[in-house]
Amino acid sequence: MDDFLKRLPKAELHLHIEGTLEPELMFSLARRNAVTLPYADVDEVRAAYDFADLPSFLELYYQGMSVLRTAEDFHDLAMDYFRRAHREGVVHVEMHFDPQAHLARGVELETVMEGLGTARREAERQLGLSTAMIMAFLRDRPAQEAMQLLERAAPFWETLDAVGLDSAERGHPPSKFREVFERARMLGIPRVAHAGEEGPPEYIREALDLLDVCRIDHGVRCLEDPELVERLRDDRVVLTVCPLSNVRLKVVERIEDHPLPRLLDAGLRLTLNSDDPAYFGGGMLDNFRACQRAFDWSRETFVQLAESAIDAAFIGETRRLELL
Ligand code: ES4
Ligand code: ZN
Repeated sequence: MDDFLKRLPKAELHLHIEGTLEPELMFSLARRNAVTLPYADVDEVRAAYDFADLPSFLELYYQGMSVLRTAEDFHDLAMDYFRRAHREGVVHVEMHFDPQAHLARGVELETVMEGLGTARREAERQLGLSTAMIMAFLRDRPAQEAMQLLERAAPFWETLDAVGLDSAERGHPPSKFREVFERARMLGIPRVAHAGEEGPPEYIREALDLLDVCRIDHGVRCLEDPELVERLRDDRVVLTVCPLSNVRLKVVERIEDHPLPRLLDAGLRLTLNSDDPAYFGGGMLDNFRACQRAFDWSRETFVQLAESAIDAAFIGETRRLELL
């Protein structure tokens, strides 16, 4: 089974590229850029990854990315991850990235796009890995700032496969970003949003009704609202679920308690993803393995999950047929 899970062609639809920063690379980039980290060594970094909730993780996530300064840094970050993912049988990666977190530190959007763009072309050429870009808006910052980012990204609109919505969910409903997402829609840019991770089912409804998203990132709290579950099933909305992330951020207590089996039973379209693999204890293969151990699913179930991901990916039909 383990070999089967490794060989299964996996598409990753929910990944934050800044969340792939392993402590080793964090230290080497800190040295390269003369950035001081509040840790003595990589063991201290890993020991600090004991999160109470989403906000307590985000604090370390934003601190960790302070070592990313140049286009080369973003290239090295992404290429490091693409190589690891490729070794785990990942064939396609859609990466969220957080420009506002970088702009706030004086790192230009052009720098981020140049570094990630170079890595994407290299991954395609060297590994045969396809990739997509999801520019995320930070929901705990003003909507006006998100709108400014979208306008500032004009030279890259063609490069964006989608826009997304991430960071601290509670108290920041999708409705706050209605105009920004309407502008993206007018520009023909597809939309996704994190909802129902820590936030209530109502945020999932808002993401569908007000932001017109085609996928919900996480969405696990939909089960608290049976009518919403029915709607998600009927409209074939994809939920990008991140099992190990949900355990580490205490959305669920243990993997055995994860709602994944109930979500499957409800007939929802699901995909398995790693979210922030460097912070949550593993990549795609680890997430698949954790589900295998906890739920003892059949090969057919894993094939179904992997096919849903390829089905819902932002790729051309030629590539999709190649992967299916
Ligand atoms: C995130 Cl797990 C999660 N949730 C929301 N925003 C994020 N950014 C990075 N990881
Ligand atoms: Zn996420």
